[in-house]
Amino acid sequence: MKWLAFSDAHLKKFSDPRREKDQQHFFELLMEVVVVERIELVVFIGDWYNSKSYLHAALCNFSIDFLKQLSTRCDLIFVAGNHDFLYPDKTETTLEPFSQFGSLYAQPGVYKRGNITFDCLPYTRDVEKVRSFCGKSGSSILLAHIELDQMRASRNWLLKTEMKKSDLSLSSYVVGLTGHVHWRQQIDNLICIGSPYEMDFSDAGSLPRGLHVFEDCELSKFIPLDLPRHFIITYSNSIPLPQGEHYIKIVDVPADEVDKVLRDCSTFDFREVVVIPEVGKTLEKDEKFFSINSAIDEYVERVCPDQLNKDELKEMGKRYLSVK
Ligand SMILES: [Mn+2]
Repeated sequence: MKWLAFSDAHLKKFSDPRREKDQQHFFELLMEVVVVERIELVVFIGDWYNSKSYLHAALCNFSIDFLKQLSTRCDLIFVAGNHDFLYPDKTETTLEPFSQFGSLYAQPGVYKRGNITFDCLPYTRDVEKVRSFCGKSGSSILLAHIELDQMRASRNWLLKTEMKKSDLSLSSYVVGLTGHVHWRQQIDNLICIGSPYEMDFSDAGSLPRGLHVFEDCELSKFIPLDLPRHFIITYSNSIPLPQGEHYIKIVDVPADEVDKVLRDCSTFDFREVVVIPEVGKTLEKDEKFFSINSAIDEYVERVCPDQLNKDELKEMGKRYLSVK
């Protein structure tokens, strides 16, 4: 039986329309892979919409239309993530309308297909619940939305939580898959599949994202999805710039070389370039720059003495920060 997994779509409306294209493009690629690879089952392991309190009608309609189509091609499983639950420790989720297209797990349960059994473990922080569910399992595959201690959440963020990998009884499964962290990684036989597309500069440096395709219990293929990525590049005289449509941040640029770097960048086809001039110390809040404006604010905070006029300084900062 051929199946694939994805998670952490975090569908949302972006103020930047290019980001929405990434989301849309991902779903087109997903459909293509399902058709071309003759996938029989698609498992989604949590965090469909980014927000449970601000559901945009267009995103809901898009999701329903997409899943309606997808469900004519293959079976579907939905395992709820923390972003899907309406209330902590309850079972209502924003995924309920999807149950017409497949099996929805808002609490732990077992899914069987042929001779393969999947343990479906939605998001929980209840260590005892996880131990007792996974501990008595006879299933071959674990599908979870879980956070484990020391899991890498992003570039500079290792999770600290009560839940340990031993709580999942990983050795009793052939393979485990989990959503939640967007950073793709593997912990023993647990694959953290990662979000299908990068969200911001906290993803910079992660492994390429894509779809994990399985043949029964074996990972048969990883299909990388060629979507825009984030790069943080520390300045050097010969900056190796990645080709194509990406989000680039170049840090620690000597102030008198900023113009040259921006000129160099303008010859490439980037979606966004942020140039951060060096100010005599390394960036500590690197991951805070989710937007050009916050980068400018940060720049102003860092380089400008208090007595100067902040608006004037923001104008000064803008000279060093450029969007294509
Ligand atoms: Mn999550």
